[in-house]
Amino acid sequence: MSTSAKKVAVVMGSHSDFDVVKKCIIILKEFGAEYEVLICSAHRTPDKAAEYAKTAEERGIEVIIAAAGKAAHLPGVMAAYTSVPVIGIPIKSSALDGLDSLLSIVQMPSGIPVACVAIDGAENAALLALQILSVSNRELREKIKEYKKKLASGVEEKNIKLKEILHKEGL
Ligand code: RP5
Repeated sequence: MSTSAKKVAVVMGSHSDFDVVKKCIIILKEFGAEYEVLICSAHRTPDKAAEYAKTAEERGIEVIIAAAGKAAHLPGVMAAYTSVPVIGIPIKSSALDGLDSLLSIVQMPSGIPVACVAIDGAENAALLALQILSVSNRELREKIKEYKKKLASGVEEKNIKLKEILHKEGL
């Protein structure tokens, strides 16, 4: 983790969310983003969650990624206490397969928006955070463009392989 001023805060409701959240951290690191990571529960440590969100801006945080499962209130609580944009990751951590988390995060009341990625969509949370930062960071924007080009060329490589398979199998 970078020791300089942090731009992205990654918070999760429980240590049990980490396996999913790790995918987000890996992308932030790949892009050279400055980030900090914390376990902080809207229910088990509500005062800490509120304080963390309230002080995010003064600590140089420009976007918050909040992951939570079950009754996933952490992203909404973060958004309630800060004007820093919040991206929620609904975690598939319950008998309801993450649908509970998704609905808890996405159904925010008017006035307190939370951007919500797919269930367990940690990679997209990182990429969206980077895109938010790239509004004022040309270098980062170029990196994101390069990333998208690589995605496209990956699909083309798959197409070449697919054609070979179809040819081999006479299909
Ligand atoms: C949520 O409850 C957490 O974000 C986690 O996804 C879920 C289960 O937490 P543990 O009981 O595994 O700590 O608050």
